[in-house]
Amino acid sequence: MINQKRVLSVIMGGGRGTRLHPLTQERSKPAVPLAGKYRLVDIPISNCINSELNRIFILTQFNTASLHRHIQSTYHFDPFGGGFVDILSAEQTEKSVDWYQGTADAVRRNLLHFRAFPHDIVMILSGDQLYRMDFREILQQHINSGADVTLAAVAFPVSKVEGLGLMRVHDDLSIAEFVEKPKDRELIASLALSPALEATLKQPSEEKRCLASMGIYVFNRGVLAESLENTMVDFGKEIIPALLGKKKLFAYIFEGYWEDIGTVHAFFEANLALAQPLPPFNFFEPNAPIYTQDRYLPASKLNRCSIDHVVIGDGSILTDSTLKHCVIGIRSYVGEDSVLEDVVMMGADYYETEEQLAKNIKLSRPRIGVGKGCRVKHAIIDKNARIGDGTVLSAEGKPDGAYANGSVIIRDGVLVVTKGAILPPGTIV
Ligand code: ADQ
Ligand code: ADP
Repeated sequence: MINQKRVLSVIMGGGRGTRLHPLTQERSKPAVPLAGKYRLVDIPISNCINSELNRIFILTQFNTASLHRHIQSTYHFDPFGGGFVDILSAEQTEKSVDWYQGTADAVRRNLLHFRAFPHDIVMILSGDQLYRMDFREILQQHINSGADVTLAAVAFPVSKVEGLGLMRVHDDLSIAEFVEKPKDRELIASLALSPALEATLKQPSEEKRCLASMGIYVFNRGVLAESLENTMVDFGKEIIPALLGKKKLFAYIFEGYWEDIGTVHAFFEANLALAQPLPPFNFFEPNAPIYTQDRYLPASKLNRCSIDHVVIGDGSILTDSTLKHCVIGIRSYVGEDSVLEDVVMMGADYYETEEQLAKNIKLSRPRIGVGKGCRVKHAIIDKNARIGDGTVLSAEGKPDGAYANGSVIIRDGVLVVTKGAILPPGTIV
C-alpha cells in the first residue's frame, strides 16, 4: 500500500522557455490565468490534493507577486495534516545566482529543501498540462512493480507524437528504450506498442500508437539523488536515457484526456475547447474538483446579449453584445454592440471605482474591458486590458509579430492583447 505521507510532489513551474510569451511577460508561468477563473498551477495542485498528496513544492524561475498571492490565498491546510504548497524560486537559491538550467538542474538545486521532510518517493510534475489524474494509481503501480523510476505515459497515434519523449516498453511495462523528441519516422515506428499491449487499452485505435512521456516522473528518493550526482540539466534529454539499463524504469499508462498547454497555440485551443458542447476536460467533475482562489465575486450580469457556447467567469458585466465560442474570465466588462468570436478573455484583477472611471474619461483612457462597437476574433485578451470603442482585432492574414505599438502580439497565429494594454478607440489590427 502507498503511504501518501512518504511522498513529496514537485511541480516544475517553468524554465527560461518563452513559449507562452507574451502571457508570461509579467508573471511566472504557474500564475497564467486558465479557463476563466483558475491559474495553470491549480491543475497539478488539485490533482495532488484529490490524490491525498498534500506536501507540494513549486519550482519556478521567479516568484511573481501574482503567483505568491494566489498560492497564499488559496491553499490552506489544516495544521495537523502537515500539508503545504511551497514556492522555491531560482532567484532564492543561495549557491548560484543564475537561473535553473533545466528541469533536472532545478530539482538538483532544491534537493536540500526536500531533505527537511521525511519521504521515500518524489513525484515530479509538469506545470503546464491540462489533465485529471489520480496519482495514487501511478504510485501504487510504482510500488507493486518494484520500479526505481516510473514514467507516466499516454498512447498517442504515431502522427501526433511530435515534440514528445517516446518509449518502447516490454509487455510488463518495463522500459526498453527512451528517445527524447525523435523526428525520424522509422525510429518512431520502431517504438510502437506491441499488439499485446494495444489490446489492453480501453480505446482502440486505427493508427499505430507509441507511448509518449507526460513529463511526470515517480522517483525513489535514493535513485533521484544518485541520478542527479552529475551535471546533467534535463530529465527527458539526459537523466532518463542515462538511467536506462542501470535502474528499473517502468511506464504507467494513463488513458484520460491530457494536453500539454505550454505554447500560446495549445493554451488558446485548450481554453476554447471548454466552450464546446462536451469539453474534453470536465471542470464539472464532482469527485475531483479543480481548486482555485475563492474571490467572493457577485454572479455575472448579462444584459440583452446573444451568447452561443460561452464560459463566463464570476463578476462579469456584458451588455448588448454578441459572443460566440468564448471563454470570458472573472470581472470582465464588454460594452454595447461588440462582437467577440473565438476569444479567450482573461478578465480583470479589480473593478474600477467611480473615481477611476471618471479619471478614465478625463484622460480619454478606455475603461478596463472591451468598449462599445468592437470586433474581436481568434484572440486572447490578457488581464486588465483596456480596449477602446470601435476597435477591430483579427489575426487573419497577418504574420506573427508586434502590432499597435507592442500592445498586441500575434504568436502562433493567435492575436494576444497584452496584460494591461491600452488600445485607443478605433484601433485596427
Ligand atoms: P518538455 O515539456 O519540452 O518535455 P521541459 O522544457 O523540460 O520539457 O519542461 C517540462 C516541465 O518543466 C514544464 O512544465 C516546464 O515549464 C518545466 N520546466 C522546464 N525547465 C524548468 C526549470 N529550469 N525550472 C523549473 N521548471 C522548468 C517534457 C519531457 C518529454 C515529455 C514532455 C511532455 O522531456 O519527454 O514528452 O515533457 O510534455
Ligand atoms: P495576474 O493575474 O495578471 O498575474 P496579479 O495577480 O499580479 O495579476 O494582480 C492581481 C492583483 O492586483 C489583485 O490583487 C488586484 O487587487 C491588484 N491590483 C492590480 N492593479 C490594481 C489597481 N490599479 N487598483 C487596485 N488593485 C489592483
